[in-house]
Amino acid sequence: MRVLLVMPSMDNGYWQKLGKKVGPKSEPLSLAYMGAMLKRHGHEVKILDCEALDYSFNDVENYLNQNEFDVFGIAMLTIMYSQTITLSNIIKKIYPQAKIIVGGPHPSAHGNAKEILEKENVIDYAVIGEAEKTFAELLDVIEEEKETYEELSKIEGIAFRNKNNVLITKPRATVKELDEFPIPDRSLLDMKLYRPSVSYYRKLPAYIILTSRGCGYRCTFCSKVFDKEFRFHSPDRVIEEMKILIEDYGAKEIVFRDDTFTMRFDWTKEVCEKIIEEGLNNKIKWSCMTRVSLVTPELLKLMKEAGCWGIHFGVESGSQRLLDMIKKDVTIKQIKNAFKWCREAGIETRAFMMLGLPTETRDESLKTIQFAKELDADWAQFTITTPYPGTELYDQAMELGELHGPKDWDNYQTWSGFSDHELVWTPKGRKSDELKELQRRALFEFYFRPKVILRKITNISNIALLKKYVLGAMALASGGNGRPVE
Ligand code: B12
Repeated sequence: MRVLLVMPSMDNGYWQKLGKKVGPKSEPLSLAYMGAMLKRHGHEVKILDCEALDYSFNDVENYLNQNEFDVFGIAMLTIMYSQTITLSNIIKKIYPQAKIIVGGPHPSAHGNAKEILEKENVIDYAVIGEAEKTFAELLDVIEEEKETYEELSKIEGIAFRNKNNVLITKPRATVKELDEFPIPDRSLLDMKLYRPSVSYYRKLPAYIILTSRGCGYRCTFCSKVFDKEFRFHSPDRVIEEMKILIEDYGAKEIVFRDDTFTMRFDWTKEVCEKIIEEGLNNKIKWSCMTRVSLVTPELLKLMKEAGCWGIHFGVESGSQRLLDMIKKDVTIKQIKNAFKWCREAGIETRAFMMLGLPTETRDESLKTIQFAKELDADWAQFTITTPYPGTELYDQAMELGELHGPKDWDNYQTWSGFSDHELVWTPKGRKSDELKELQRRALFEFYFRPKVILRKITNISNIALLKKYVLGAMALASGGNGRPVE
């Protein structure tokens, strides 16, 4: 079948002109993974990345008129809700017979798939959870024109309509051996269009790789897209994918976008050793994300030798009380150690901080901003706590705070300090405007310090780096017109 996989535009009002130059244009690896699998099953696949191509709805309409498709798959993050529905209406106008299937973090969160099919007639199916196998099975049924209750109910992990009811089938277990999935097919993407956000790279082209899925930790704010079981690609497969990026796409840098790159020390060590053995560390540099409790001075030394220039840590708060409250399972001491060890190993650090956590007081917010400065992180990001569906925080939202306005998924944005709308949620006793002001203040206070500016200037080793710092500063100075980095 002829399948079009669509990544909607992220432009839902916040992402402004200047920001488009600074923010990430990130490869939709979810669609590239799925594309590879569907091709393996004999389907013809294309990907339309509206965000990367900067496509308006008119552009999409023109594209659809010039091509032929039988089935459409649309990726859906929570804040892409209305984009997805508008795109689906455009598709159905041009292809009234085509099937539209949605999947991704939003439909996968508890209850959402049902809600989507009940509300949005234009959507035919929702896939819940890991989709490579599910999507392929669903396509078989559609291709053989067997969309009956009997056949559809055999497919695990979907939502479909049966007469006037929406039915959810049995959950699909995740695949244990990730190497079973083919390497994401990046030939379906125009790779020249992509780049991470400013603090994720030093040299372009820089491309992302995902080496694992799942997470065994229990942070209450995190959307668990897959199950809790951590699964990873083999080190050989990681090296193979790195080589493709270097040889076929000229990558100068790689960003490991896994939630926790050092989840298993033995695995991380093996990957680093293989990178060194193959001499890839002389060709590229890389960065990754992990937890402060999962690094040691020895591991960091090896990572540096293997080409790691930066690590992003989820610090979240400067208050132990709040860290415990959100079940982060780390201590202030572990945070301080991780940042100190990185500096000793010559690895740059980035701290992800959260403002407006449940029960957080204004003093604790200020303490969090101060803590990021004390840590001497090279980069910091301050996002506003947002209760995404599928998180523990979502279930606690009413008890621990207040939801504002009618439910509008488009506003579930962690950068709302830079938007016009009220925050979707605030902890009890805190006001939307106060938290929004704190988010802007945190960024200014962190970056506009002589020490940080001087460090950035002395770090400039190439024109690309200079350009990225200028863009970053412009985004901050634009006082809200800049598209914030992810
Ligand atoms: C890379 C990444 C980004 C990138 C790029 C996203 C992209 N273009 O794909 C960037 C930097 C742009 C980004 C931005 C944001 N992100 Co983000 N991001 C990720 C990250 C780290 C990896 C995504 C990924 O590729 N995963 C691997 C693939 C294989 O998994 P997957 O995406 O879930 O896809 C599988 C299934 O969900 C499903 N599926 C996915 N799409 C589709 C489509 C169809 C048709 C079907 C059938 C199935 C299907 O099948 C896939 C294969 O099994 C995830 C965390 C994570 N570990 O997944 C967060 C994550 C997706 N991001 C998240 C969030 C909150 C954001 C932001 C809103 C944060 C912010 N700044 O406010 C923004 C949103 C930007 C926007 N305007 O939309 C949340 C989503 C929560 C939610 N309910 O929407 C996640 C899950 C993080 C988390 N744990 O909380 N993100």
